[in-house]
Amino acid sequence: MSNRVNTVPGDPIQAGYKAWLNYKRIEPGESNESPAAWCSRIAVNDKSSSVVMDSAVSELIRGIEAMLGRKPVIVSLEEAAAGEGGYLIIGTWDEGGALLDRTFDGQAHQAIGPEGYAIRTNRAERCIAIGAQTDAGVLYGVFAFLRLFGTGSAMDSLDLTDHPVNSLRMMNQWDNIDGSIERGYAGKSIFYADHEITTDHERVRDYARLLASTGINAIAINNVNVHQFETMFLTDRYLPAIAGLAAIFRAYGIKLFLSINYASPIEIGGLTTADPLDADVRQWWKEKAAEVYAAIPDFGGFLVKADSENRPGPFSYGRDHADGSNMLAEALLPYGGIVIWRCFVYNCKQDWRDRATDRARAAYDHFKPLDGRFMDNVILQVKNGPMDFQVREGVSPLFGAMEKTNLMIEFQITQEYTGQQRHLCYLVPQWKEVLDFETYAQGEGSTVKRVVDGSLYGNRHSGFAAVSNIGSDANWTGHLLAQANLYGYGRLAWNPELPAEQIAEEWIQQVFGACNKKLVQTILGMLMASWSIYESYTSPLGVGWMVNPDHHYGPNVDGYEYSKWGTYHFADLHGIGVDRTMKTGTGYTGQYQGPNVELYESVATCPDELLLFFHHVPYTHVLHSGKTVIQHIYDTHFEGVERAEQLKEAWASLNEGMDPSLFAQVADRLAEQAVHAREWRDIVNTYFYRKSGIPDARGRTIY
Ligand code: GCV
Repeated sequence: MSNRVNTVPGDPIQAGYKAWLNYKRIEPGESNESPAAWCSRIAVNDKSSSVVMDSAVSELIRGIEAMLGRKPVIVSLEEAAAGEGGYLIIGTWDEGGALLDRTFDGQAHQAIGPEGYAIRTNRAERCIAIGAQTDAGVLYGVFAFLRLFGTGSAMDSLDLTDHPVNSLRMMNQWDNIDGSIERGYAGKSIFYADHEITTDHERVRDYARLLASTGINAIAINNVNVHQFETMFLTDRYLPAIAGLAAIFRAYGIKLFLSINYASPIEIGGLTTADPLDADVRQWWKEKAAEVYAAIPDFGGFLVKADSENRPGPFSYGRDHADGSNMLAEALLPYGGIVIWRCFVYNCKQDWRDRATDRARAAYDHFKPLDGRFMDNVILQVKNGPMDFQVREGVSPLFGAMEKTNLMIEFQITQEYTGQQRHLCYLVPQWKEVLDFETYAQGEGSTVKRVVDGSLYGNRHSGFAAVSNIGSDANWTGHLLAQANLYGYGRLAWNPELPAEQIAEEWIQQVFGACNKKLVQTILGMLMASWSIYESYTSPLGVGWMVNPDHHYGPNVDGYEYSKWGTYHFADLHGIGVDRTMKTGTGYTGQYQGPNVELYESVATCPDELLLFFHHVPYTHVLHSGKTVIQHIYDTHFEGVERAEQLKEAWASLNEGMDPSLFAQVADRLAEQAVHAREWRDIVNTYFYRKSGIPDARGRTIY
């Protein structure tokens, strides 16, 4: 280890900081034709001069300068046309750009919508044009152009239009004002320290740049668990500094939201109640909204965790989630603000002896009866699964079930249950499985992604949210390769049809360079295998958990078995799994629709990977794979360790030709993962051998 640090040239501390906006130098001959021919001059069609357009221009200059080693000059349209050689032109159609109009036909104008863009090489006019309806569209177009440039696209024949499928593409920070981050695995908060809001705006701006480059357009900057000091974010004590953060994000087309404490009227308002039907409470929130909008005119709205895991909410007053959220929505309505109300609501004080109560049922049971009662500026935020971001669980049956309610999906980029950024786990394939899930809500084709993009029920508001995985670590995400999850989330929120491989490859090429094909293919293989590897040595067949309580890192099969959290596997000497059937179990399968009900209800048709999520079966039960459950557990755990070793070896093969500081940081994490996978294997295998008394058919060592 010390040897390695001594031999690292360059600045190891900074390695990875630029992430996918690294803009590696393109050497002459690397590209299909000289990009310099098109990129030495930029004409900007921007008469109204907005902060977003300023960002677009500065990003374009920055990216081109880094990749070509020469700063492009800004010229007027006339100068550009009169001068020698090609040039870039960027702008919105409305700014009267005749050249943009000549380059793009009316169809392109219409098709791309408010946040889309068009990019086209216009050989006749010797320019590459990036056009959009809005400044935000231009910014996205600029980032897309730089991505194409950096990943080796031919500049002389660009012709594309693109627009986001989801209107809300949001990041949720679980950062606290003391500088800690709930479930953060990459250092401290970049927003807060010691009960103050940061003055290091540079770092926040770089985060905004990273987010905008993937298409993110909203951020909630504080933890959904809102404690004493964060409750005061709505007061003069913090609001001016928050307005400063909002300005940074605004320049990158990102709206700022705040998580709020439902009991704010009591805690900072001096009222005796937070009852949503109380006239004083309603008035208090209206005045609060006015104050917030006076400070931040384009404020996005409130994100709310209420009546969940001991947070206050409308239940205390005998009211429901519709009463609670509508009261806030009414206060925000005059300003166009929205309320994002989380559906992660369940009984966290359950008795483990009680097998009838099923945490998986809770969100649906709470919210389905309220369908149709929410105001139009309320969006329900639903976690991808009914439990809590496990390596494998069913898809939440709320998707498709709420015909008359705005809904958005919540993913977790931070790897709370998937290795905490010490293990490699590329999550985009998992998210895609969820998005492609067929709900059958309106017959075939009613996929989760169509619920979430609003097209299934014609919702006004909908989209994606995810819990961020960044912190103050130089490379943002602790594990350098975990950056692919942050990047991938934004790209997927923009377009859920993008293949997981394509997203991974884009990220690799932008971080490490596009020309070393072996390197690109090796890292791609590692990322694509990583979810399955992590799953194989942790909890089996969808049963979940088996982690140490509280911090959730590392194996502890019974860690949550006799607790109040509703997260059980029910393993005994005969078998394992949770019976969620209607016939003999908790009835959860009945929350699904169409053929899914029978698919999951029947042990014969239930997919192997979710068998223990839906059924309690004997260890000798034979899976579709032909293996018994117990042999599957043994085999996957032995294989998982071997595959974790292979990840380490694959990375080691890249030693030559890679920036040593990038190489070293990942090598360290993969070494830890390999050791830790062994711990998982031995604890899980030993546990089930001792419970079942059934030996491994292949006679391998179990303790
Ligand atoms: C922010 C899980 C996590 C909590 C998190 C909660 C939530 O329970 O362990 O840290 O709290 O989910 O999503 O609200």
